[in-house]
Amino acid sequence: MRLVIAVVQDKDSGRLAAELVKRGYRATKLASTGGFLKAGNTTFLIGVENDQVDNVVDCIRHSCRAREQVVTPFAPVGNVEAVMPAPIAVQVGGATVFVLDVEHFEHF
Ligand code: 2BA
Repeated sequence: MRLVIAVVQDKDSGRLAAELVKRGYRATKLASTGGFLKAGNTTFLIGVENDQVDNVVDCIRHSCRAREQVVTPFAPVGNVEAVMPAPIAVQVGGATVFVLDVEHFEHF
């Protein structure tokens, strides 16, 4: 058995959840926060058989899209020499996916 962990943008989470249910997969959605942007995102935990991993990753790929987000990097406080940082654009997503081996699984 494998555990697929997928960090996706909030905007894609509804579509991904619906698609997983449609394809008969069980999943848990966790509200999460990106370490870099410090913005909300959604982390899915999806437990599947080994031969289902490709189909689940395919489902994530088709449900999530990349978007550009503009961020202003952290400006040091109290430094008179500091120049105000200019906003930069970063590309977020489609999704960040981890596939882990599951040593033991019980469901009761
Ligand atoms: P965030 O950490 O908020 O990162 C959002 C986007 O900012 C990233 O998109 C990437 O384009 C950029 N970014 C992140 N760290 C950076 C850095 N040190 N320098 C420059 N740009 C940086 P994605 O790569 O698509 O990641 C989307 C979200 O997926 C991340 O949100 C984070 O929550 C998660 N993630 C990505 N890589 C991860 C990893 N190796 N481990 C755990 N979570 C990860």
